[in-house]
Amino acid sequence: MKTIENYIDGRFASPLSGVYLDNVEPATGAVYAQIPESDSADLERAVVAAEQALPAWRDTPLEQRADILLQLADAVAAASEELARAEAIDNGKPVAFARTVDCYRAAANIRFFANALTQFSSESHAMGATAINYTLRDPIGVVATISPWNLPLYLFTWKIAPALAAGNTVIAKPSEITPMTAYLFAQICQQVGLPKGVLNILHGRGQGIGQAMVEHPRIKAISFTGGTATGKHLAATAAPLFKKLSLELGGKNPALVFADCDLDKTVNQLVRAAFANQGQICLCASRIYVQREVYEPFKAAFVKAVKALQVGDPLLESTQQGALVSAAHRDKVLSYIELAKQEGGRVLCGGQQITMDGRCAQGFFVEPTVIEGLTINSRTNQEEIFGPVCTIEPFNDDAEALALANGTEYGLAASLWSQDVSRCHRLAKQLDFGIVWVNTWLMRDLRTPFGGMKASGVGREGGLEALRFFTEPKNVCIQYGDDS
Ligand code: TXE
Repeated sequence: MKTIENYIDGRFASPLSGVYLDNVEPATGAVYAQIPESDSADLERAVVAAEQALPAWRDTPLEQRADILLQLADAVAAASEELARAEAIDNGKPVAFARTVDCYRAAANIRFFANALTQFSSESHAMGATAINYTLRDPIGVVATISPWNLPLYLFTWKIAPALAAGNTVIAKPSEITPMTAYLFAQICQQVGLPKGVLNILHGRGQGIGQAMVEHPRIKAISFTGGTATGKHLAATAAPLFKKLSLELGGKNPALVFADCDLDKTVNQLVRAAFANQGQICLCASRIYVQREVYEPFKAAFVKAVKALQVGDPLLESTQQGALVSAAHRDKVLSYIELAKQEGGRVLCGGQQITMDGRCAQGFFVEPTVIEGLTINSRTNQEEIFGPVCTIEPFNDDAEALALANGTEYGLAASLWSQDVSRCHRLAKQLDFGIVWVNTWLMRDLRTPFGGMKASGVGREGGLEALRFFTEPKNVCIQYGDDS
């Protein structure tokens, strides 16, 4: 049995209460590690460590700060085999996906922000011959990041990298469901010599240590990725405390497939878009709308490709679909499939829990599932399922496609599949989504803003947006002479 520890002031630490939680391997259903159930006493130690580390980190020359972060990125890349295996065990995702997406992008995130911090410039505004304004962008101070279980290492680094790059010290909480790679990351920070107290990692439940972090008066900003209901609660807690808040929440993302698309490419890409990471990515396409002329051939090819997906042990290189992250999440996904049937949906493939042989007999596996025959107002098409389930429906024209796509409370990521460049530009402008992909999915340029509209979040992360979020702007206005 492995024991995960908190990372405070550059050292590993047991929770002061001595209480630990079970950590389950989703592919086997077995408890394989213990994680600290941290509380406000642990938090206080971490806040003090972060406060003490702040002046030196904030004032470290930019090139030096960038250098340390680049070393961290290199060390993550060098450890990516170990990290990918750990992520597959901890999360249930296929090891190949963990390697090429989570680990690769974790190193890329840190490298990007290490480089970006030396390029970040502040504004200056001249007022003719009268005065000049310039804006200082100082780090906020001690900030907190709270990340989810679906892309554990990737989203953990996505938040801490800009926070550290901007000169803040950080208290980070990974999801209690997938704590392992954050623990390994702490070991890497120690090896690399990240100054103590600059990054502190606390483990435990959202309603315990997570809530304490959001309420802590000396933590000035919170960057959160997770469920929309949790985000709503966080916003209500943080608003009266006047904290800076960035919320990356859920999605119910549409893919609009037009008759003039490259059908084979679109089928392949949308199988990936709907089922990557067992559908547990906030960006996954969960509603596929297909122009009526090509609906039947698209549906036939899509369902055939989904049925061919290899569900299996996450540790096998050949596995394309692993386990869902927890028994509770599996049950939630299965309950939505039942709901879809009650709402009149027809299951075209999948729909069942899978009992595997051997090592994975008690794991949390669900067949990749495609459902048709549901209206836009059905709960299945309105609520985030966050699993290997997508719906497919025909549409007649651009106007109907647009109304369907925009017809939920979410607005994270839409995709368009068409060779008509004018239509793509026109619809991209009219879609109420923070991200629109055209003939691609999950392609990311880290310089671009990332995030959603409507119930998908508040604020944007990525690139300069993230560095701006983690700084406090201060305008200095200097008059050239006196008024007389
Ligand atoms: O996420 P939570 P859950 C969606 C998805 C999923 C649903 C619930 O639909 O089924 O959310 O998942 C911490 N104060 N997404 O319950 O609870 C928690 O410990 C402070 C979408 O697992 O939102 C974890 O670290 N922190 C999503 C993080 O919040 C709190 C990714 C996310 O957990 C807290 C995950 C509190 N009161 C789920 N309560 C995406 N957008 O990518 C919880 N946390």
